[in-house]
Amino acid sequence: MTSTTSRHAALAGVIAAAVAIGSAELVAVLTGPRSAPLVAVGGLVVDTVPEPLKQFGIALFGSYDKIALLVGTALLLAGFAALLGVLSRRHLAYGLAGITAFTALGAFAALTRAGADLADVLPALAGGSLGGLVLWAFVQGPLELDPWPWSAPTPPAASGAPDAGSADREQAAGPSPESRRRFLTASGLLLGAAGAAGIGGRWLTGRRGVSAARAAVVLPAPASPASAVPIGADLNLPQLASYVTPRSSFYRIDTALVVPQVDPATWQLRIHGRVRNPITLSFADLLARPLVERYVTLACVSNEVGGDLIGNARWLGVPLRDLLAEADPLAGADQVVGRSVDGWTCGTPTAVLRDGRDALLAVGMNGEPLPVEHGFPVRMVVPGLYGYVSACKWVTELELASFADFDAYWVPRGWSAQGPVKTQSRIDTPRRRSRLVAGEVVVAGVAWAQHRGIRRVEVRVDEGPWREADLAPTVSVDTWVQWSWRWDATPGEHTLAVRATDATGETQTGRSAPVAPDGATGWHTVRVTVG
Ligand SMILES: Nc1nc2c(c(=O)[nH]1)N[C@H]1C(S)=C(S)[C@@H](COP(=O)(O)O)O[C@H]1N2
Ligand SMILES: [Mo]
Repeated sequence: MTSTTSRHAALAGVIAAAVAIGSAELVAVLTGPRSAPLVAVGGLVVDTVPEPLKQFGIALFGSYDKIALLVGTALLLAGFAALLGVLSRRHLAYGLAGITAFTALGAFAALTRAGADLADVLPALAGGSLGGLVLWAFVQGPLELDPWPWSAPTPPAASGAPDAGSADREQAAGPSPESRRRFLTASGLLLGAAGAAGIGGRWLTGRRGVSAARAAVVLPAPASPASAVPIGADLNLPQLASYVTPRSSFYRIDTALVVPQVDPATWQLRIHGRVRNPITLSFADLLARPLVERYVTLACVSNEVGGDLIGNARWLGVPLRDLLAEADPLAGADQVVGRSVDGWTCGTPTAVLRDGRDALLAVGMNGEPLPVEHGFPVRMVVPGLYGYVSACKWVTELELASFADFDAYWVPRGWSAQGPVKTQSRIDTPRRRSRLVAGEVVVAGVAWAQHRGIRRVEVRVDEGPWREADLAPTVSVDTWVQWSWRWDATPGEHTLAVRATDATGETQTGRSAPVAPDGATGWHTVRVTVG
C-alpha cells in the first residue's frame, strides 16, 4: 500500500464523517439542537465523566470548557473516521460497522437527553446513513479510485532483491489521473456540502431561538420595588467589581452545551410532588402576580478563594414562599427539587424557601427579562445558598420531595446536598504582583455572607495585626458589600490578606479548603511589590 492511497482512504473516512455530522445538524433543525450528535454526545460526556476529570477540564479551559469539549469531540471523531477509512480499504464492512457504532452512540446519547423523544434519533440515523453511503461510494461505488492499488495484484517480492522497484510498480498500478481528479473533485464538493449543511443547520437553529420572544416580553412594574442602592455603595475604584454586576461580566455556569430556548408562550411551571394542591402556572399567570424586586448576590460553589464566579443583580420575580404556601407541602417534604427543561436539577431545603427570605422565581435581571443564558424565561434565585442548590435556570418544575427521596444533579457527583454560602472576602485592588509606589495605597474589595450580612472586614499586611477596613453601605444582608482600607505602603515585597466576619459574629476561617464538596475556605492573599 502506498501512503498516497492511505491518505485517500483516510480522507474518504473523514469526508464520510463530515457528511454525517453536517447532515445530522440539518436534520436537527427539525428535532432540536440537543439531538444533533455532537451536542448530544458532548452532553452525555458532561453528565457522565468523573468529577476530577471535569474539574481538570474546567481548570484547563476555564469558561471555554464547552467549546473545548465540542472541538475535542470533533477532532477525536475525525481521527476515528480516518482510521475507519483506512480499514474500509481492507473490508468495506469494517468501515460500515464503525459508522453503525457511531450512529448508535449518537442516537443513544440523543435519547438520554432530558425530554427526548424517539424523533431525536433522526439526526444520528440520517447522518449515519449518508455517511455510510459516502464511504461506500469512495470504496466500492462510483467515486472509487480506479483502480485502487490494493485491488491490483501485488507483485511477489523478488527474493533477495532490494525492494527498490516496488514503488515504481505500485505507481504503475495506481489510480489514473482522471480517477484521481474525480476523487478530489467529489471530496471537495462533499466537504463543501457537509460544511454548508452544518453551518446552515446551526444558523437555522439559531433563528429558531427565543431572542425575539424575549424582546417582546414586557415586565410589569414590581409591587414591591427594590430599595435604592445607597449612595457610596459603589466606591468606583478602577479594579473593584462594581456593586451591581452588569450582564456582560456576570458569570455563567451551567451544564448546557446549547443554551435552552424556552418559549414563554408555552412555558409552564408545575409545582407538584408531596403537596396537597399541585399547581400549574403559565408565564402570563406568573406576571399577573404581585412581583417583588430585590438585589441578591449569586455565588457559585466552584468559586475559588479570590475568584469571580459571583455577581450581584437586581432580580424581579414572584416570592417562592407564596407559591409554596398555595401548593401546601405535606409533612416530610423537606426538599424542593427545581428541574430545568434540560433535566438539570437542584435541591433546596423547603424550610429555607419558607423562612421569610426573598427567595424568588425570577423573571427579570437588572431591569430586563432574564438573559437567555441566565435562565429565560424563569429561574430561581435564593439569597444565602450557592447556585448549585438553588438557582435553577430555565426552571419548569418544582417537585416537593424529601432529601432522603432524591439526590439532585451535583449530589451523586460528589457535592454536598446542603449548600449555604460561606462567608468570604476578596481583594480586588491592588491586583497580585502589582508594582506600587510607596505611600498611601487604597486596598479594596468585596465581602459576602448572603442573608447573614457582613459585620466586619479586616486587612493584614504580612504578619502584622489585622486592621479594620471601612465598609461601604449596602442594600441588604443579601448582597455583597464593598470595603476599603488605606495602607501606608512601605518599600519591599508585601502580602496583603483579607478576612470577613459575618453578622452572626463568625469570622471567616483561614484554613484552606477546596471548592468540593461545599465551597472553598481560606483567606484571599495578594502579593505586591512596593518600590
Ligand atoms: N438549568 C440549570 N440551572 C443552573 C445550573 C445548571 O447547570 N443548569 N447551574 C447552577 C449553578 S452551579 C450556578 S452557580 C448558577 C449560575 O447562574 P448564572 O449562570 O446565571 O450565573 O446557576 C445554577 N442553575
Ligand atoms: Mo455553581
